[in-house]
This record gives sequence, structure tokens and C-alpha cells, in this order.
Amino acid sequence: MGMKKITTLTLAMLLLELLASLHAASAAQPARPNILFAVADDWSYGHAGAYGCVWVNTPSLDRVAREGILFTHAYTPTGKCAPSRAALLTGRNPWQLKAAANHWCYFPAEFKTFPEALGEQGYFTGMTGKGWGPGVAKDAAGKNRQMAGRPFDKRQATPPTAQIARNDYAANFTDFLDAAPKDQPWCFWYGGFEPHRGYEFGSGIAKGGKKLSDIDRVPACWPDNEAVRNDMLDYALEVEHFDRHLGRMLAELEKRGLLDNTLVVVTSDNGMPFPHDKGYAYNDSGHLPLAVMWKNRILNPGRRVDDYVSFIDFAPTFLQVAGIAWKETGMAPVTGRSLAEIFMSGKAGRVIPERDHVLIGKERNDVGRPHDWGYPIRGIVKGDLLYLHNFEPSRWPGGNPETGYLDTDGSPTKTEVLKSRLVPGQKHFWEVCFGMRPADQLFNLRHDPDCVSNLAGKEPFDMLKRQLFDELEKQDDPRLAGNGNLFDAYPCANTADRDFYGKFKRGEKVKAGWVNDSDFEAIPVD
Ligand SMILES: [Ca+2]
Repeated sequence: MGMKKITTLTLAMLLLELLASLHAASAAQPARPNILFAVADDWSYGHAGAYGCVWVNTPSLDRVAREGILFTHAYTPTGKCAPSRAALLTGRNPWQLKAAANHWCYFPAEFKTFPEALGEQGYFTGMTGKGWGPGVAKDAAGKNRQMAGRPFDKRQATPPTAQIARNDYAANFTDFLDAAPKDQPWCFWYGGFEPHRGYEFGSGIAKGGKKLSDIDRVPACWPDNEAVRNDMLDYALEVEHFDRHLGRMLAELEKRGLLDNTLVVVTSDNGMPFPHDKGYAYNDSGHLPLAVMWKNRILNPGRRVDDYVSFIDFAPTFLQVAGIAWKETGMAPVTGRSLAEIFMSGKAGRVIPERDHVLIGKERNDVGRPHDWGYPIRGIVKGDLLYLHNFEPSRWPGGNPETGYLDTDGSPTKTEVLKSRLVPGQKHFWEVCFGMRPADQLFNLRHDPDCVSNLAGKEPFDMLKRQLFDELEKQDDPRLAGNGNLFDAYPCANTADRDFYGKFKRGEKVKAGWVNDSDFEAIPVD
């Protein structure tokens, strides 16, 4: 860490402490802020009104952005539910979390989460909906852990479609507020199940009043047709459901006079559940919406910040604003860096010069490859460039064709992409989504935001690769030290699906509820 960085950090912390003491002296509210962390399931960057999107309406996120900060370069280090959530809960990259780099893992007891730490340090913590998962998380004594706080899930409501959860998230948040002791700050995790699949086909039009022509652009990795556009609108309807509950939560906080001293963070765990997005390492896999509001402390609200921020920055942010030193928490050492200095700077655009890149990657997502192997990737996004290194290019990137490409949820769009393989002139859709890849991939995000034209080989990437590998080495990534097989060997915690490929090959009955039967390629694919 350079001297300049230390100085900026120290100044930001001093300023924060000064503001905290001023505030404590001038108001009856506790100095320590409340925290509302709203995380959607599978919502991609750009799909919100605040980002200029016209086919997804998100008045609540837009409000948070207008009265706070809208981030334009927020990334999860890995585009899949459980490992993404593991990173944001611990402040460490997936490759620093042992088994928790994988989806459906046994979460190692040694990694404490920020809600667990806040709970030990005087915060009242609760959650509704989806916390960390899917997977198994037990403490050293074998007791189930509450990774995101104590569940508040009692209230239910009739959802807009049968595919949307019955959880009345906002009502459960009200129950939580009623339960929170008045003299204690709180932290609440709103884990919406939307817009995770399945969707009610056609509901975007039938129930959302949307039109196929509302979509200004279909990404270049999928065919542009009615089925795909409908799928996108159905996704939009689910995003709007998540946003509506957020709006009710903000209104409830306002009614109780709690909004001003609540740090509100709105984001998602990974990109949309479409081929080439969720479960991959392309830009749309990890680039996520992020808006942050804290009326008492964020200077110059209504800003747009272009710094590169990572999900591993959330945990250190929450602990810092709560006034808790990391070393007091018993959490494993942090890799992320607090965002509080951005809150306090008042600046828009690029705020902190060192925040000019993020690291991303992937280990095992779903089963379906021989021996339950994953598809290991590490990558870096810097400026307009995204560089990916695929460590095992002889494996199928989205999962084996004969076992249904299980890294990609079944969907109308997946079906269209799979069909394209056999349609003259359309095979490129299948190739970019499911085909084999070389070890190195380089994309220019300015000219190719959908990451369909690999420039590696045509353009140099040595500098990016060196920076990526240097930083991974400093972070003790086993993959860099030649011990990457550790990740492949961690057992899948979903015992029914373990050795899916082997069972399939032996003719045993297997079931993957998250894909369609037609996703399994009956004829060998080369
Ligand atoms: Ca997810």
C-alpha cells in the first residue's frame, strides 16, 4: 500500500469519525447507522431507469441513486449465487474462500460473515428471502449458521405470477423493525428471489403492459426473435417486483423517521439468468447495478461514480461505518476496501485513482462435467478491456452438452441458442454461449459490450495477464500455485446431484430441475 493510499484512507476515516461525533452530539439517533442491504437474484447491470433503461422500470432504485450514489462499474468477482454471496459476506475473493469458491458447497466454518460480526458487535441483524446459498453452512459445532441474519419470512402475499415468490418481503421487513430494540442499530438483508428463474412466459406483456418493441437492443450473443424478447420482458417484470418491495421498505423507514441514518445498498448477486451471462465470466456475468443512499453522510447526493468497485468492498464498508475495526471481528483478513471514502469525497466520476480495475473468476458452478469438475477462469476488467484466462480449455465452458449444459439455467433463450447450432448462418450464437474456448480471451467492452469477438491473438494482453497473475499470487490463489485441483475436489453439497455425469453415463436416473429436458444433446456435439 503506497503512502498516498494510506493518507487518503486515514483522512477518510478521520472525517468519518468527526462526522459521527458531530452527529451523535446533534441528534437523538444513534451515531452508528442502520444498514439495509437489498440484493436481487440475477439482475444485470444497466437494467434500471437510473441507467437509462426503458424496458425495466425501477423507481425505487432510481430514488436511491438520486438521493445517493449510482455506481457504473460495480462487479461481483464471480457470476453465480453462492460464491458471489460468499465473497460479499466475507470481503474476500472466491479463490480465497476454499470450498466457498464453488456453488452448492459446504461453507467452511472458519469464514465469518459481516452480519455475524455485526451481530456480535451490538447490531440487531435480520434477513428475509435468500441469504447465502445454495449450500450447507454449519458452525464448528455442527449447528446451522445464520449467514445473513435471523430470518423474518412469516408474511406472505399473492405474487403477480405463480413463478414469483410468495414472500411479502416488505411486510417481513416491518416485522423486523418492530422486533428491533430501540437502542440498537440494525442490519437487514433483503434477499429477493427475483428475477431468478422460472418466469411465467409472456407475463411481461400480459401483466407488465410491456411490448416486444420496448427492448431497444437484444445482446449480440442471442438470436433477436419473439421468444427471446418475451423472455427478457418476463425478466423485467420480476426485477420490477423486487424494486416495488424496496420502495415499500424505503417508505416504511421514512414513516418511522429512520431513513436518514440508514445506509441503503441496492444491488444483485450476478448477471441475468441467460446464456453467456449468469454463470460465466463475461462482462454481463459480473457487472451489476449498484446504488447507495445514506442521507446523513453521503456528500453531494445524486452523483454518478465510475470507480471500479468489487463485491468484496461491501463487508469492510459496513464494518467501517459501524465503527468496528476488522481485527476485532474475528473475520479472516479482508481483501476488499471500504467504499466510505467515496461516500465522503463528494466527487463524481473517477474518485480514487487506484480503483481502475477489478478481478473476476469462476470455479465450479453446477455439476454435469466428468468428476464434478468446474470450469476455472480468472480475469481482469480494466478500462475498456476484459481479459480472461481459461485454465482448462479442454473442458466444456457451460457444462457438457450431453448433460444439458447445466451451468446455464433452462429458458426460452437457452432453447433458442441451442436450436441455432443446427440453423445455417446462426451457429455463432451457440458457439459464443456454449462452444469450446481458447485459453486466452480479450474483449474491448467499448466496441463489443456483449463480448462476442475474441481479440486475444490479434491484440496484446501480456500486461493485463501479468497484472492479473501478480495480484492473484499475492492473494494466495491455489489455482496460480498449481493447486487448482483443490477446487474441483471439494464435494458438491447437493448429494443427490453429486457425480451427475458419472450417473448419467452409467444410465442411472438423474434429474436437473433447473434445465429443460431438451437441453440434453441426444447426438454427440463436436
Ligand atoms: Ca443469483
